[in-house]
Amino acid sequence: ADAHAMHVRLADEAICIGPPAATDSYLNIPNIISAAEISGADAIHPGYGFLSENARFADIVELHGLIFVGPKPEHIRTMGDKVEAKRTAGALGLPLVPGSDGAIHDVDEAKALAAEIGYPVIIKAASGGGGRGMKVVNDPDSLETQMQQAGTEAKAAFGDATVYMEKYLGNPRHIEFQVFGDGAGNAIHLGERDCSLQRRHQKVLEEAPSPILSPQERDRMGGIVAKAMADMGYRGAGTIEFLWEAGEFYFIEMNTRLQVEHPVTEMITGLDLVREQIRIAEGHGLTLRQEDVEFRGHAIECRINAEDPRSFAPSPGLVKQFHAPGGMHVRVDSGLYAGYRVPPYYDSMIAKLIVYGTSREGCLRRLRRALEEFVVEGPTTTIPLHQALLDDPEFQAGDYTIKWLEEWLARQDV
Ligand code: MV4
Repeated sequence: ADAHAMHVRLADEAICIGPPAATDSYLNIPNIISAAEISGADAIHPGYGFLSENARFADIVELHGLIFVGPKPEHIRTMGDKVEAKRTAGALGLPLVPGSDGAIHDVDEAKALAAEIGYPVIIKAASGGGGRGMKVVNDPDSLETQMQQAGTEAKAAFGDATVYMEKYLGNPRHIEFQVFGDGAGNAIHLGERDCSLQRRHQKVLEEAPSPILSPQERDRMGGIVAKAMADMGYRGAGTIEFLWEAGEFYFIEMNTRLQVEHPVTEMITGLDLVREQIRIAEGHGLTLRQEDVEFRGHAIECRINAEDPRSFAPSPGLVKQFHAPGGMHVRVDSGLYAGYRVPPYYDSMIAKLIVYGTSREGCLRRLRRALEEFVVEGPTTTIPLHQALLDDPEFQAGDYTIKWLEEWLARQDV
């Protein structure tokens, strides 16, 4: 399926890893390991999808004498179980959402706890993440059915019915901290990203720094997060996700990989995060100390998807024309070119437009210009959605939470 993809065209050598379906290729561990052995590779970088947070894959890579450019498998495993992740984060001193101490097993226990923390509460799947298998419960009468349903859905989706409970935060922001550890007790943070603008748990636009965080708060929270990662002996890149409400941070999950939105952090720190990952994997450790990390200016990333900007229906197919914007402080991460056929099998994200400015206002102005310059003919894209978003006064003011985008979309004409 990806024989004509840019990464294949640019590679010195390419090995087919299987048929189009991801389960038969990008998720097929024996095929990936075979490709590494045939090519004589000494390391595998797992990217940010597919097997990037699969502890068993990381184990198998290392068992074959290859370097996994990522965290220790045990840490991937711990953070993949959301109950274990919360327990670990709490023990390391990260602030948690009030809720169950571990999994909840029966309704009486759940009712007693919900009465104590107060309604509404949220039931989450231990093996979940990314918003799947969550149930908001508003009153004791609906607790039993919602809890059962959460368990049934979790079992069907993840093969694990384990659930836990948290106080439901009504209107938070999603703020995540970028961290790096050397695996030997040293760790730094690279500040935060605000990822509140999302639709159905798919991020649409991310920015760094968050419009609401002061340098003092960043130093304080970043310090807590970096110390936690140092104490656990974390290795490589990680992201600690928080919900932020009324000036308080609450840990929800940790991602044990680099993320799609990492370029906004690169733009405001001047650091190449993939280079850091590879240096750590080689055993060279971190290139800098916390006091050497400087935050400068503002960066925004627009995720550009081959989707209808109104219905969000996928729009794969032939790219007839392609022109990427350029100029100072404009970065486009994309494999698109005129004549390429966007395959229908994978994620619909076809480009990331990342723009830097010394101020948020300057960044928004440059972003508007860059979106105007962007040409993709063939598939319809979400570029017009980003242009409309930039015109909104609340977005311009940075005044948004995790609910804002879906409400804004519902208000748009057509
Ligand atoms: C929550 C929450 C409110 N209260 N937990 C969704 C994805 C998963 N990572 C956690 N999620 C949420 N957890 C409590 N206690 C609201 C969400 C949530 C959300 C979080 C981040 C970004 C977008 C979101 C959209 C809907 C719900």
